[in-house]
Amino acid sequence: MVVQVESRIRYSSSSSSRRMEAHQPKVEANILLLGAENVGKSALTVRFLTRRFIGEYGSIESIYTHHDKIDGRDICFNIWDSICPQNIEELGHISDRQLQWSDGFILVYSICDRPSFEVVRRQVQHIRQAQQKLSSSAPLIIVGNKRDLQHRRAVSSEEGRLLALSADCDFFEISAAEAYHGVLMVFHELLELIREARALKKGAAGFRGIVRSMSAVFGRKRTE
Ligand SMILES: Nc1nc2c(ncn2[C@@H]2O[C@H](COP(=O)(O)OP(=O)(O)O)[C@@H](O)[C@H]2O)c(=O)[nH]1
Ligand SMILES: [Mg+2]
Repeated sequence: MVVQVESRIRYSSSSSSRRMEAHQPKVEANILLLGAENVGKSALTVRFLTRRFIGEYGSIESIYTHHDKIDGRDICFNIWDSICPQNIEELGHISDRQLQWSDGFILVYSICDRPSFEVVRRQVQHIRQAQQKLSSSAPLIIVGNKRDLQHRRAVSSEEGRLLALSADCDFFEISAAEAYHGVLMVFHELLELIREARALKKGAAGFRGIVRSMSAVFGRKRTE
C-alpha cells in the first residue's frame, strides 16, 4: 500500500520574486527514491521535508506532496519513498508503474553496506534499459548515504563516482543524519536535471515541428 501525505513548507518571497511568479508556471516533479532497505531513503525524505533527522522511520511506503518556492517559482515535489522487495529474484526490480510515474530517480546506497551498492547498480541498469525502450530520459542521481560512518566504510567514493559516470548520472555522498544541506542539494540538483530534460524534449519536439512544416512547404512546391 502506498500512503499519500501532504506537506507544505513555504518560504517568504520578496516583492521582486512575487512579480516574477505571475509569469512563471508552477513546476511539478515526481521523484522516486530507490535502493535497498536500511540505506536511509526515509531518512533522506524526512530530512528534506522537515529538515530533521528522527532516527527510526518504520517500513511504510509513502508518497509525500511537498510545496516549495525556489527562485520565486512554485514547485510541487511528489516524493515516493519506496520499499525494496525482499526476495532475491526481485531485488533491484522497479515496477512499470514506478517507471512511468517518475520524472527523476534518487538511488540510495549506504557507504557501509556493499550489497546495497550492488542493488543500486542493478536498479540503474534496469532503469536505463527500460528508458531505452520507452524513449524516456528521466534523470538519475546516485547517493552514497551514511557518510558520517567513515570507520565502517565498505564502498569507496571512487566506486560510487565511477558507477555514476558509467550510467551518465550525478553522484553525491551525504549523511542524512548529520546535515540538511547535502540532502537539499540532491533534491534541488534533481529538479534542475528534470527541468533540463523537459526543456530538451520540448526543444526536440519544436525542432521536429519545424522540420515537418519545412517539408510540407517544400513538398507543396514540388507538386505546384
Ligand atoms: N549513521 C547514520 N545512520 C543513518 C543515516 N541515514 C539513515 N540512518 C539510519 O539507518 C536506518 C535506516 O534508515 P531508513 O531511512 O529507515 O532506511 P530505508 O529503509 O532505506 O528507508 C535508521 O536507523 C536510520 O536512523 C545516516 O546518514 N547516518
Ligand atoms: Mg524506508
